[in-house]
Amino acid sequence: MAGRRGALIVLEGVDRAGKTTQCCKLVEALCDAGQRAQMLRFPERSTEIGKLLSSYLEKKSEIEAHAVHLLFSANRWEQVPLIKEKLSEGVTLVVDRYAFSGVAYTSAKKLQLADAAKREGFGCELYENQAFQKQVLQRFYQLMEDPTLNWKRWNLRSSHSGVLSASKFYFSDSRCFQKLRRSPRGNP
Ligand code: NYM
Repeated sequence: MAGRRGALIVLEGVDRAGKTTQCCKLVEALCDAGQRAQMLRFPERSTEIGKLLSSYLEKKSEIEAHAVHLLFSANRWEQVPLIKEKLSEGVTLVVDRYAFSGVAYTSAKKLQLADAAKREGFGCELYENQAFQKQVLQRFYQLMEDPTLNWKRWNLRSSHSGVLSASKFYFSDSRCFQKLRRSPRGNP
């Protein structure tokens, strides 16, 4: 008999929102609770496509906007067999960015950018300026307006069990978006 499949938990949000830290803490909490859990992140920079994206993000190469959007998508698709395998084995996956980042960042590019802000830590990679991040945040807010996605506000400081007992979408006051799903669906 097939075992229980793992959950796919996606954390979304703007740069420097604390997603990676929260993903790590969540995986640790799940493992401490006796569950099998692993973390994935996108872009996954280790693959050939990931290396192209990394070079683009580090401003070492230029890629046409539509093409780079498709590369981000391809970078998710190339991990789908692994994602399906892990979930079917009962491993819960905590994913640092997924397709919502693809939508939010690409669509934010269509909006006019203001001057880059002098925020500490910003400016290392492409997109890392406050004006652009504001546009990305607006796109995430717009994604939250879709009633079929059922986003909910959730404070990152609350306990992780709050994530695990829920089954839909979350938006934290720390500007981080989170979603819990039982299986991957739709376009990565
Ligand atoms: N990013 C990430 C996109 O523009 N589109 C996507 O589909 C994904 C998954 O990559 N600034 C951007 C958002 C980030 C950048 O992400 C690198 P991170 O989480 O800093 O490694």
